[in-house]
Amino acid sequence: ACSSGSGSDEGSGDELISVGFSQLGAESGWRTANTESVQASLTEEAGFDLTFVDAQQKQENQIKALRDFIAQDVDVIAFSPVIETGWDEVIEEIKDAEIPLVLVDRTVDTTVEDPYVTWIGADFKQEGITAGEWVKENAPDAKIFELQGTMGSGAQVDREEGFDSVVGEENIVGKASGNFTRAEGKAAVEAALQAYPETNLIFAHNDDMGLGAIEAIEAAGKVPGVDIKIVTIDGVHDGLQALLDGKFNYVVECNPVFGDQIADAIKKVYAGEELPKETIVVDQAFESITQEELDARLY
Ligand code: GZL
Repeated sequence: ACSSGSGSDEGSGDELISVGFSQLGAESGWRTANTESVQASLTEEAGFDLTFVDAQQKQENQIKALRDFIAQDVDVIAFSPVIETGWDEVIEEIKDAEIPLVLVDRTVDTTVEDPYVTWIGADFKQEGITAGEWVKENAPDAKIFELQGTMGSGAQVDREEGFDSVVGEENIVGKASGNFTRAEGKAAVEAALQAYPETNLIFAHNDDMGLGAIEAIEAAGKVPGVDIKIVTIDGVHDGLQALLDGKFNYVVECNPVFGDQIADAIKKVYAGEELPKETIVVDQAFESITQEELDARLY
């Protein structure tokens, strides 16, 4: 599949690397920042012919996009899987087509031997542990409601495992999924405040659901960040603005701006160079932030 370049550049030496990228959706500020970073890095000037497809958070749309990339015989396929399972068949087809696969962001749980060349993303379990350690330190007696991301996604599974392992299940009064979106996060918290009125801390698997929680808490006549503390993961602009406004109490960053690392990995894959099996995108965490720091951030 590493053809000698698309027709127009045949033999001109400045061949473009054709890349099929299946993005899972546009569900959150994190995702749109990640998409912007990928599209800003995989440009024609940088040597790429990018086909970018958004799956609106539907696995069947991603599988269709991956099959289209095989039919197009692209040089490299990259994708961020919406959930961990259900990819065995299409990953086998990509292997049979001898198209190298680069996994981005979310993880897969597959029985396929050697399914991808490399994975670039964040350490989701560590993010959950970091959030849990802050809660244990700063709100040890909290009655916690856990607002889960898309059920079965690597980010939800691992963040939950990390967080719960630190705070202890006995301190978690209830859990529900907000599917990583603001609207579904708000709806889940409206229901949670009815079902678990003792809740005084919400751990949201991403900022966008935490922003939905703020709306639900205020609608219930309570003060977010005070009556009900909020701990989130991502560190997108709106999330850090909520931290500055005192409505979030702790934000663990999950950096979405790694399009340059994806571009670098794809060039190495195309050149047949050795690559590490995984590259962890570095995160930090915020208990507070100044307006200057917020204004200076990339996303
Ligand atoms: C994390 C990424 C998650 C973000 C959410 O790397 O997969 O998906 O935390 C996004 O905002 O929906």
